[in-house]
Amino acid sequence: MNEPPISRGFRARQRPPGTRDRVPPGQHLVSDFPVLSAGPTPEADLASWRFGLDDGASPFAEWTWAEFNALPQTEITVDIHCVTTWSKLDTRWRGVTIDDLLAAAGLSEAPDAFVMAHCEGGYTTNMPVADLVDGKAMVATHFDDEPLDPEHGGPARLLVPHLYFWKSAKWIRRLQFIPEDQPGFWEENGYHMYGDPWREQRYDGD
Ligand SMILES: Nc1nc2c(c(=O)[nH]1)N[C@H]1C(S)=C(S)[C@@H](COP(=O)(O)O)O[C@H]1N2
Ligand SMILES: [Mo]
Repeated sequence: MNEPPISRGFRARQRPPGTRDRVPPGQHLVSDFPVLSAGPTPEADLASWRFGLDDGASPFAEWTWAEFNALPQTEITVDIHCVTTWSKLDTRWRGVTIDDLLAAAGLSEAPDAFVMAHCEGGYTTNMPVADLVDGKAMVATHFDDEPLDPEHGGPARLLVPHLYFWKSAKWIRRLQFIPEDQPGFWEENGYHMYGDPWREQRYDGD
């Protein structure tokens, strides 16, 4: 006896209504939170942890973990997009915006037009300062009201949600201001210098 046919409509992958226009080209939605790391997860030592802003020579400001946590906190809910094609909607983060970091460092504006983010473990990634300021980015310490998981970059990671997620450097320790754009780790390995998911800037030349 034949099984009754299964309606295609029933089996089709469904997106929550109203989210279609939030998924960039070539991306699909996930509800879990994949971990993508080029190396091992470093062990956090909050006693020696420091986060700083510098220009490669002079440090403009440096915060201990306690000092960093005394800075103004901002909460944001944003969509994130990984170049490996997963996107996750409505992720909720808390941290210190780059605007508030600059203000706390006594800088009315960034000293250079580009940034290299440096992480514990040696990972680096580059972006224009314009993509970090005016509320666009933060150094996040919390996800869903919980301290950020070590796998996801805890104790603190950069969050630049409007660019592919490789720009959101985990275990961040320093933002270095640079006068000209320079490639970071993945950018040196063929990834796009800018990485706009809406323009599918995955690889160099896209
Ligand atoms: N320090 C560091 N930051 C990193 C990475 C890494 O390997 N090391 N991977 C990047 C990539 S490719 C992605 S997609 C995201 C993954 O973040 P998640 O593991 O929290 O999903 O972190 C980015 N930040
Ligand atoms: Mo990624």
